[in-house]
Amino acid sequence: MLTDFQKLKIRHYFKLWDYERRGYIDFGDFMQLTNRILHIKGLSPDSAEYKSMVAYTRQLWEEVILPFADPKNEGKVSAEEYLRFAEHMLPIAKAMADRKEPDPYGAAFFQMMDTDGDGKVAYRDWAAFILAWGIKDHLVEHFTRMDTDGDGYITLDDLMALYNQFLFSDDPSEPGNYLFGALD
Ligand SMILES: [Ca+2]
Ligand SMILES: [Ca+2]
Ligand SMILES: [Ca+2]
Repeated sequence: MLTDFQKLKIRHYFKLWDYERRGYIDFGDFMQLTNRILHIKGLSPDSAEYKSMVAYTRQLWEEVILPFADPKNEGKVSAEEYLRFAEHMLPIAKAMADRKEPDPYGAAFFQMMDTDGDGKVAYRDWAAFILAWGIKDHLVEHFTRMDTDGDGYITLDDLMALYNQFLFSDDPSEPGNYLFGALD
């Protein structure tokens, strides 16, 4: 069972996808977010990176979200369906993380967040990424907390640790809880 704090994070995450606040997400919502990020990165639709991110988005939707979060095969996922999906998937993801199994989506996710593509996530990368999700409050404060060694960057290893905190932590003081902005 997820705690109330964990549910708050799942609902927050769902709302980021549900940009138009319709109460459900479909493939268009999924692609729209990817397109906003690709636009920020200034990538041409012909580029390999653009194509790989579109493929990643489609794969995530078709192979992970739809089969497990849309039991009625409606092609869309409501907030409640997403919460049940998270309750089912998070223990599996936690067991994988505990075994230090590579997360197949981690690198792609990092690539999206590294908006200028130099291999590390600086504040300006993360802020551009998070603004694409429609979040604008307390950005400097949250980035500063996530950059635990204060070198100005989040590395891939940092990101995976922060992402695991976002997914699994029940301790509101952990910085990874704010990877996707302030919780509301
Ligand atoms: Ca559904
Ligand atoms: Ca960067
Ligand atoms: Ca750092």
